[in-house]
Amino acid sequence: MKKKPTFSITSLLFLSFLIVTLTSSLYGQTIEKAKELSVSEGFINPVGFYDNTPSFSWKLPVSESIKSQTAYRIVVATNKDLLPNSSDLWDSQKQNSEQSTWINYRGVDLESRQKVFWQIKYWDQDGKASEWSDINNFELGLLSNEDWSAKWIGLDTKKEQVMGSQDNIVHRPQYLRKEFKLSNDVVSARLYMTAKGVFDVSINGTNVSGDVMPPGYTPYKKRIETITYNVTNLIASGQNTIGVEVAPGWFSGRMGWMHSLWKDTETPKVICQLEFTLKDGSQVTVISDESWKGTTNGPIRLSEIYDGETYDANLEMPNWTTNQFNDNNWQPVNAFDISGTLRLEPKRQTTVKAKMQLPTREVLKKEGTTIFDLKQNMVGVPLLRVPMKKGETLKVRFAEMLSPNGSFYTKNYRGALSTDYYTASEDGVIEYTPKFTFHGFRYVELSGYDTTKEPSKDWVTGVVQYSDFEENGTFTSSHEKLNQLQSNIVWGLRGNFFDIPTDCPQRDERMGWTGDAQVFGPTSMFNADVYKFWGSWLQSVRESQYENGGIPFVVPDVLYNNKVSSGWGDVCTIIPWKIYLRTGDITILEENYEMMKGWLAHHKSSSKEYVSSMNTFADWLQPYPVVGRNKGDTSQSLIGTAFFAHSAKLTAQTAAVLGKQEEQAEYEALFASVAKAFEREFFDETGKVKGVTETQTSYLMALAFDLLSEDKKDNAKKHLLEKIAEADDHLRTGFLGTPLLSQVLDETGEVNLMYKLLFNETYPSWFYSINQGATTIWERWNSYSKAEGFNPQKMNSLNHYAYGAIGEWMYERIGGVAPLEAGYKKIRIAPKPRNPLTSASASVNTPYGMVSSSWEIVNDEFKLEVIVPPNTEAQVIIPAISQSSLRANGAVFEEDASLKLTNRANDSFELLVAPGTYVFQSKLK
Ligand code: RAM
Repeated sequence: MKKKPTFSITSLLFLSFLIVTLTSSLYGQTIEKAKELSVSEGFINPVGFYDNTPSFSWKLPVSESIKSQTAYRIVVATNKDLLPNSSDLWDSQKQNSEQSTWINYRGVDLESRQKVFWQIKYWDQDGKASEWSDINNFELGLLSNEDWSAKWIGLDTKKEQVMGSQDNIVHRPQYLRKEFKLSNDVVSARLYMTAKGVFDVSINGTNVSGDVMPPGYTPYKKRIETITYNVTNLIASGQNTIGVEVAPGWFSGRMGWMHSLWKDTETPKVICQLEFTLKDGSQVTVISDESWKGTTNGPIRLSEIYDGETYDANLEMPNWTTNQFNDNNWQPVNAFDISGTLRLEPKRQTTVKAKMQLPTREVLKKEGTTIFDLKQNMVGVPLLRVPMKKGETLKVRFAEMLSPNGSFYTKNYRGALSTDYYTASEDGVIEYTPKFTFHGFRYVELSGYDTTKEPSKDWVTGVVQYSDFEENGTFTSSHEKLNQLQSNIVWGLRGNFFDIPTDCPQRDERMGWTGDAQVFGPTSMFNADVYKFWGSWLQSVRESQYENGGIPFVVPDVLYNNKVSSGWGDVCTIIPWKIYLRTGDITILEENYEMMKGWLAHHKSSSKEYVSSMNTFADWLQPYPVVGRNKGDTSQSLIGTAFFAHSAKLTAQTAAVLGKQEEQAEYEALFASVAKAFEREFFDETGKVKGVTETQTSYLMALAFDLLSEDKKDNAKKHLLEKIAEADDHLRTGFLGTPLLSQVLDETGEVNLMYKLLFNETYPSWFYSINQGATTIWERWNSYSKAEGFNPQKMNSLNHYAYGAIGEWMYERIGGVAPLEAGYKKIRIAPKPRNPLTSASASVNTPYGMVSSSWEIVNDEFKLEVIVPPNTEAQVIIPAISQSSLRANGAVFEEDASLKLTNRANDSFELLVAPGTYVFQSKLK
């Protein structure tokens, strides 16, 4: 008999662990490797990457001993076997530097299709070298039009003259296919493709990706993004088939309000280029051209973003994307060369994906129809699994809310029909998800199903779709309604980051309104990893800038009306600057600096002696307007002048970071001139608004943008407080004023008042909508009330993120996490605990790793738990009555290598804190 082994697997593992630890500590040079390597705006091992001058970033591991980086080395090669010692593209050599983010590549020029491998090592605060990191890679897409031999192809769908809603020609979705033969096995296969429209692609019967409505929405006249798929595993040796569906999407569907444009849209088309490396080393390319065939007689009859999708299962074409299909009665497609003026460029952000699913929570019956309640307003499509009878048509309607009498509220969809139809080809349970449309909804209403069956919750599931970024921060507190507000903010983000930042996701709008983006952008950066998303959209903003420097108020500029709005166009200075603060990457400033300058020139040309006469939507939707209706009561000229100054200041700051001293001085001087004009024109000697209506927002702008001379500030603040008191301690701000409330009240020492406004339950306030049942942020402070029903205006979105701008302050001052230096190299942890909260916490995944601040008050004792990521330091401000009451990690506070006392005030202590995890305690009374 064989002797049983005496070691268990666990003891073997333990032994090997011991050996590894012992050898590394005996020979002890290396420390733990860097992690989370990424390129440019945070891409991890991208295929079809856009950036051939990338930057590199990594994070240090979290460990007791590793505090900071003193040097790094990056090696880059064409093949991973060349790393680390024979890097043929770039070796940064050892650089003495703390920088672990956004380090520019300075190697050999990179080309389209190139595959690049890289890894890094770093040296810690004691000069100890780390192990080499894992090897990461990226592969470039087709960087220029010259890389394309394929042609745009499609059928002439305009000829069919199918009329859609609002009298416009709609283009039936097309099905396009091509069979091709490969002479050998495939080693690697790439599919480069895009559409004038939106597409879905399959190869040999398998869907290529989970992308939703690719390629997304850019200024199509200038640039369409292309996508690269690694399809090696889908390709067979010998005969293969590729099948593509294309629908109008944003390209030639109904978008915006310019009816005249819809009539004249180009028919949807696709372009694709399949590139193969075969086993014998040969390269083969298959392209979209005249040899493809197409039909519009497929099951998706119509698909429009605003109006919904119509699907007829009788027209399904089994196997049409496989070799087993006869396309004899399909038509040859038209093919068009790519033009030089429209650029094809790799997509520079992640596509939209199905990110989560929501189950139906309650089923409600109503004469002949059934309503499915998901209990959360969301954006995406339903997944329907519904019993049907052959030949019957299921009608699927959507609503964000029900009217008080239980009926469907769809008036606020305005001209968007937002209805899907499905015709069944046989009896039984159908499964269907619309493909080329999306809806904003909480309720789904079905009619036309098999009425012999009892509706059940599993008939409808909500598929939540948004751009494929990760959520990146958390905020929680001891207060249920504040947590609901945080949830509503996050759902506003999920619902309106659909390839572009939209104002709303449900009605006949869904456009990239620049003002809304400017207002909510900063909050989005706490909650999600949206650098790629904003970086990409800002390229569209640059491409949309008018020759006179004006920035359109929607981007992409689908309204083509050459009109601007102050406070909207200023997105071009505000978002780049905020991204720089949150990431520390100066690339975003470099890329957008010229646009900022152009916009300032436009501000200047729209002003006289620095007082603005630029058109503006002003303090949009301010509550209780006296004269201004939607535009509110704050002077439009005051608003334009304030944003002129603010943009000048941000441009000066940008010039400073970019080392352009002369221009910095020029824009600082411009700021000073505009600020002076602002004060002269709109304020009297005592710091009171003169000549125009006095509003909360007029004072907020003056103070937030620093537009008054010192001697007037205190008085201006006093008048602001009077205006707030006059409103019974309630806000009276619209889109532009609201984000400034918290900043100004905090900076002027009125945190108690800000808490009061935030925790107000009555109109207008954030909790008011929550009290009326909101699960997202609403367009209006009073979009709905239990007592009075819906706001009578049709412009009444229940998913409009603008007022979610308060989220930034919730993270920074309630939770307590803010960058003190760009990119969180230095962090400020300074929560402002106040009644009625007894605890709150915020965490953010910064470019250096997770930072977290979590506080609690029990019996006047304050406890703060803090995590400071490696390679940073934090200024931590702890409220306390005395130094003797201050404890750190359980012991009476004493300075040491990680903790320094840097400042003390009457009621707080400021510490400089090294990376690590800490618990601080203090007495408040
Ligand atoms: C509305 C949009 C948007 C706003 C403009 C001025 O139609 O929904 O929120 O920015 O008007």
